[in-house]
Amino acid sequence: MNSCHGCGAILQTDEKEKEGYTTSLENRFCERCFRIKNYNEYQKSTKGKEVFLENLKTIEPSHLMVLVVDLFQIPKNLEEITTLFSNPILLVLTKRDLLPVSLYEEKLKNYFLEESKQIVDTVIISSSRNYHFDELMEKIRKYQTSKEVYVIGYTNAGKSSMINRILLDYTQKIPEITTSMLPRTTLENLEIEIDSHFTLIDTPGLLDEKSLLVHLEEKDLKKVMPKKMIRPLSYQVKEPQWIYLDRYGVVECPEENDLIFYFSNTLEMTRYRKNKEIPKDFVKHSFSMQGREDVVIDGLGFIKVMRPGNLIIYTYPEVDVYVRKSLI
Ligand SMILES: Nc1nc2c(ncn2[C@@H]2O[C@H](COP(=O)(O)OP(=O)(O)OP(=O)(O)O)[C@@H](O)[C@H]2O)c(=O)[nH]1
Ligand SMILES: [Mg+2]
Repeated sequence: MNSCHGCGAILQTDEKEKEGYTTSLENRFCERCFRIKNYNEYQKSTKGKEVFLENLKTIEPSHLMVLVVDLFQIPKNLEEITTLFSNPILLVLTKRDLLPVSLYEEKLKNYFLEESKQIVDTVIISSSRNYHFDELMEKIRKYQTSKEVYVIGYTNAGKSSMINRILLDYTQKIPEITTSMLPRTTLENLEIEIDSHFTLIDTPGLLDEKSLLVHLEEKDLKKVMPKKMIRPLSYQVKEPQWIYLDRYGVVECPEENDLIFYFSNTLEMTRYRKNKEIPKDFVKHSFSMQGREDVVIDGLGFIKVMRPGNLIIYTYPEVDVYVRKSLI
């Protein structure tokens, strides 16, 4: 059976609405990939989270796993993925280009190395800027335990983009895996032979159901997901303030503090010294901050809170809001 070279789905000519549909089994790509690549038109995958989890659980424990994490969307709990296996993990933190140049990379790497014993090493890369790919290739070769190396992670992390970049720069092959800003682009495992010593296996990403991104329409996604380097916004708060994060959330800072906002530059942020109406469908989260901590609004971005004090966040009920040790 032929598979689509873009997303891995098995090609079929019978059911238009189902994955892998194409007009001819001779085609390299399914209709969905053809539309994403040529018209930027996207058709949502109908598969549930369980199918993707089951797929990951079938990987043999001997292979090296390359766990790809989006630096701007660092998962709350990497253990949701790492505890699924006992395999050695090379952690790849990608989309470096989205964060400020001044980022202290060593601090970030150590933070994750301390998180899990399975993580044998960490690399910080950017697929769009071709950043640290020699180091990535060197480390994959160093830690691989068999020819097959699995590339895993959450949906949208940048797994397929990373493999396309490797294909472009280290092989004569055409980088043709489908990538998109929408969740669930890769649908089945895709085996990509890089050379006679190693094959990368791209896998469909896991869905973070508590992320705002999963609940947004395409036009909102474009606004919320950064495409350019984020300009952090520093606010010195002297008296109570309400900061509206476009129409996705409200930050209430009731007392003096120094806040640094890390959100897409395309988000419209407005500051008020008096409380305006909080949208009725928002839920309130109150935090007592210790200082030098981040408040993360899953999928939207985070606020670095420099000093101890209270902070209140209002956002949609489906979205997780939590505090972590400051990462930047
Ligand atoms: N700025 C920036 N964007 C990136 C980078 N790598 C990937 N992206 C973007 O992130 C989005 C998701 O990339 P994909 O490679 O499709 O992500 P994936 O992990 O394969 O996603 P699934 O197939 O759904 O699991 C796309 O819009 C990419 O253009 C990067 O290094 N920098
Ligand atoms: Mg993919």
